[in-house]
Amino acid sequence: MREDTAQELDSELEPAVRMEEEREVELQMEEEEEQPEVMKQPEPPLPPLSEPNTQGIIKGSDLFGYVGIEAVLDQMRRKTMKAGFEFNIMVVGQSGLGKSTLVNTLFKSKVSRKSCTPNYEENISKTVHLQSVSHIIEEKGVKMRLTVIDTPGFGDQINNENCWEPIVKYINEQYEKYLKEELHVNRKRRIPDTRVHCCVYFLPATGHWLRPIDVEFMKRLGKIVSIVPVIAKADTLTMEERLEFKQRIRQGLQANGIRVYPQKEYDEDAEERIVNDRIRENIPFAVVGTDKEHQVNGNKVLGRKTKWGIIEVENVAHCEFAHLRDLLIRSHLQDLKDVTHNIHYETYRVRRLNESNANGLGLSALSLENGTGEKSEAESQL
Ligand SMILES: Nc1nc2c(ncn2[C@@H]2O[C@H](COP(=O)(O)OP(=O)(O)OP(=O)(O)O)[C@@H](O)[C@H]2O)c(=O)[nH]1
Ligand SMILES: [Mg+2]
Repeated sequence: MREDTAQELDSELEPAVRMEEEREVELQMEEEEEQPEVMKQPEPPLPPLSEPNTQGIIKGSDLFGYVGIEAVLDQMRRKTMKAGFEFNIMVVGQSGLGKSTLVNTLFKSKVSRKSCTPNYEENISKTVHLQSVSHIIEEKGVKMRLTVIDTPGFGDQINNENCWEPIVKYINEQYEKYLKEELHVNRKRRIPDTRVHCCVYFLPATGHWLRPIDVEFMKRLGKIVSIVPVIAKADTLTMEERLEFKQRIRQGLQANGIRVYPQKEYDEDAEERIVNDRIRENIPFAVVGTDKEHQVNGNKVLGRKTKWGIIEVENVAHCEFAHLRDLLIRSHLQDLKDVTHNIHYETYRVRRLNESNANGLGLSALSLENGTGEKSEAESQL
């Protein structure tokens, strides 16, 4: 793993992309040449279908022999491996809740720097400052450009009124950037994606209820980004307290009409509904983070050592970190990206285009706007 910039990744990837382009052209030409020959051949009569199929689906058993359609999966895999992909994760929560530690635990590397300001006074910022750091993580030949967007200062003031505004603004700015790239006459083959794919919201392990700031933040942000709430530092709660707290939070989310990921209305089929229902019943995950490894029964485990024993972060009997990691990385990473593109970005895009049409401006005018629209957009969300 190494720290990198967007530009570096693009320059690395460009030759691979160009090669693919050339190959595609060659393939197209071959197809065109072969076409007339095929036309001369009389079509063989189709064999009777083993079972009448009203939807017109020809299954493998009905074919004369192996065609090789499934090989498209290998092609997709090769393309993705060459191109790499982006994943942008935002962490929000009060200072000291373990945001940086958790992100580092998730990606098993130092992707988020822990605050190291020696002076406490300096550490308290008057406003929320967003900071994004990108890294390229490579595992088994698959490259991911991970961007972690930190939100220091959130919820740290005496008066936290409107402290979500800079966050809403940032998220909308990324949609606006993407929209402008899409509207370019000569648009890039691959538009750089800086849109926030997931916002992990850290709830302090108070064992009480959702606080007004939690409600206000998630209510607003749930409309524009996929929110995954977690209970931070869950090792400070007993098992009973944890269960009760989780139950209260779920009630609070429902009572306030807060939409968190995965949303029921976006389940694609019954199978996905079953998987997602299980996640929804278990949300918010009570997590523990660490940057230390310890020996347990001769094995190295990620954990937090206390006087009473070791809390194993990846052990589901100890905490729900593994569930969160599975959701964010192993099972739903692509879905988070799809929901961002197909739901949140689409909602933004439609509204922006409608706005520009209503103002009598065309698409070209929208792409030339200098960002003043972004501010009004951010405000219209609030
Ligand atoms: N008990 C416990 N402590 C934790 C956990 N995660 C992190 N910590 C500790 O909490 C302190 C703050 O952790 P950070 O990861 O820096 O917290 P942060 O939310 O990123 O803080 P800021 O960057 O200041 O906003 C550190 O001393 C961590 O070791 C946890 O799950 N349980
Ligand atoms: Mg931090």
